[in-house]
Amino acid sequence: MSFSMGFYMAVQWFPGHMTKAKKDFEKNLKHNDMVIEVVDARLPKSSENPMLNQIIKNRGKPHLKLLNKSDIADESITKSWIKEFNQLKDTLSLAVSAKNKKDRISIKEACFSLVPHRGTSIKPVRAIIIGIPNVGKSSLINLITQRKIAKTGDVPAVTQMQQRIIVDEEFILTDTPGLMWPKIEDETQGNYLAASNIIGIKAYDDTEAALYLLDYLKVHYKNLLIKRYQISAEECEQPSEVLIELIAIKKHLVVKGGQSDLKKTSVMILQDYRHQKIGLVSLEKPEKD
Ligand SMILES: Nc1nc2c(ncn2[C@@H]2O[C@H](COP(=O)(O)OP(=O)(O)OP(=O)(O)O)[C@@H](O)[C@H]2O)c(=O)[nH]1
Ligand SMILES: [Mg+2]
Repeated sequence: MSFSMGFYMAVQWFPGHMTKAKKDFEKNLKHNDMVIEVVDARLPKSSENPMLNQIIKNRGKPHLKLLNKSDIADESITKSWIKEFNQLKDTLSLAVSAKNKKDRISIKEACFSLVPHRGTSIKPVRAIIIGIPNVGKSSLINLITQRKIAKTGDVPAVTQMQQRIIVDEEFILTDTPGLMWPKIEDETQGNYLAASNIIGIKAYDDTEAALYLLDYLKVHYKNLLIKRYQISAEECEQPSEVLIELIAIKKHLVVKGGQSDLKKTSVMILQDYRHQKIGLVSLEKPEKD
């Protein structure tokens, strides 16, 4: 994307506690029988952590991949992702929601099926939950244990330390802090992560993230955008830099002198996406689709 407005900021976020969290994870992996990787169902590829997946691969541990927040993603796209991920060797993939009580049983059953030699009081299944920030790792722990045992919150990096949780005598879970990797190579990916509230607020530019979001939505969810912002089909086809100005005007978000308030408009668009005001949308489709 080229920006006529002349700003550009690479999205990078690897706060200090994550270096320790990575070391702790590597150390603790050997004491676990399997890994539960949590990604965001709205962007299952971009919310994978390549650094973590490399570690899991090297250790050859059974791998359950949960596409969480499926309640707020585009259902048919989530289905295609699950199909694609389940073709991968050594990975079992499920679409889940920490808000859906029924998923508690399916997650537990999937874990037990991956580690058939364990699952007794003498040899409990020990699973470590990993993933990038704010994808719902701690919420899933609370779902599985049916207790508010892990702290959760809608900002990235709520969990800062590992926590070992005994679900019952046959099942032990470890919650871990959300982990990024040192360099996000792809600008689109960085901005999708930022739009999805996975990146610390100081590490990205709201307007840039909103423009990337509009770029995608106007192609794949044109009707939802038209409805939300009362714009015409022709307006929706304008470049995102123009479209965002039109949305600002529609929403009366102007600064002194009558110019559109880009910052406010960007934050509004990001919040609308985060709170499903635009609709249930996914930002990535499997390549084959
Ligand atoms: N709609 C929806 N929201 C969810 C789901 N799971 C988690 N959330 C929300 O997402 C936010 C983050 O959840 P957490 O469980 O704290 O995420 P985390 O992965 O533990 O985050 P860190 O500890 O920061 O790495 C909270 O506001 C949750 O209520 C889900 O399946 N659906
Ligand atoms: Mg957490």
